[in-house]
Amino acid sequence: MKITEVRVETFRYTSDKAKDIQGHAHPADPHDALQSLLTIETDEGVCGYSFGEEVGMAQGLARPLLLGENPFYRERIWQNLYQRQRDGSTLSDRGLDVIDQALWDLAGRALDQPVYRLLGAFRDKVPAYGSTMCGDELEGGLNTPQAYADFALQLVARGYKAIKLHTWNTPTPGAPDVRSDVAACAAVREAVGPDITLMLDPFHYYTRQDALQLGRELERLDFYWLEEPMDEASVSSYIWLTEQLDLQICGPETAKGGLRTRAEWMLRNAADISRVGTQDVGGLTPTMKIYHLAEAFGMQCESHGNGVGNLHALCATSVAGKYHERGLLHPFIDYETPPPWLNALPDPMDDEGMVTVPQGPGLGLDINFDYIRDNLVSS
Ligand code: LLH
Ligand code: MG
Repeated sequence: MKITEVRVETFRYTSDKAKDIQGHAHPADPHDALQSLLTIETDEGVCGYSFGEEVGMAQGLARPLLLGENPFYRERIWQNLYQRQRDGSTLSDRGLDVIDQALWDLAGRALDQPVYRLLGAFRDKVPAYGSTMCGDELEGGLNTPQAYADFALQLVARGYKAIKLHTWNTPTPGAPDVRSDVAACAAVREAVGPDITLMLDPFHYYTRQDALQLGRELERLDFYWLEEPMDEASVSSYIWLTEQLDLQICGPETAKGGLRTRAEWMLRNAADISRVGTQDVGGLTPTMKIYHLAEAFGMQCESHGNGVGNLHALCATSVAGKYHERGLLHPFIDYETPPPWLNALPDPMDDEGMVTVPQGPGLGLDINFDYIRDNLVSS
């Protein structure tokens, strides 16, 4: 089998979210936005698909390398593309992820198997945690500790057995502030009681002392983990923090360097729980290596982000990964309706807080091709 074409179709949809200056998503008035579908075609008629906002650039760089290749040679393709990221290349990890996932999708479609079974399935469903958006100033949104508590109760009623708070970041006046973070965490613990698992992802640039103070308060509130409270470029700061707290530190999430960075963090005990998202490390191919690395160190490794590739990877791990991150959730956002380019949610959750991985071939996305073609902006 040979790759004959690599196409990007960009289409318009109405979005109800917008990003702030730190890149965090918040509810917004409905507005036009763009999404792209990457299609990898072959001489045998089978195709692979994946979605992403940064696909255009990646396709331009990757296309010459992909044309004529056997799509089953994912490792060779990944290594070649990875080496092109050196020295100011515009091939981002997110772009590489979209290409890698389309290749996995293609393999699954060719063999008529869902990706997690190609990887070697361990389970068909995983527990989810409800991951909130960051704090805001919206009346009825996530603007006070009480608002977090009220929303947490809604999430528990929906079936979540675990909840992760993203609290206030720099664009919000008065943020960052350890006391506000603790107040939100305390209000949520008080509301949901002792049996719901809670995690926190606060402002990402606290000092060591602020992060330590926050961690000690979370220990008191029986939180399960604290994630990215400091700049992840400073591994020493994370070693310092992890040594002093019983609370589990989870990371790295945004630190560059994929597999190798996580190996360094594991070796140096910079966190108790490792972390991986396909979008952070350049695909499903390196994600599985990181899960296996964590397993070798006897470490838990938690999945970052709600992407369908993350769910397949998680269902092919045994001890390493525990939760699917479902979100980002907010009182104003309807998470249970699929985006218009999909006919079904990729991560449907039952009343017990369990998410079942899509069972269709490949990544199992039920793509609404009519919607995409009707709203095309460029191809
Ligand atoms: O607001 C956001 O977009 C989140 O904080 C985002 O970075 C999220 O992916 C995250 O950190 N999850 O843990
Ligand atoms: Mg995070």
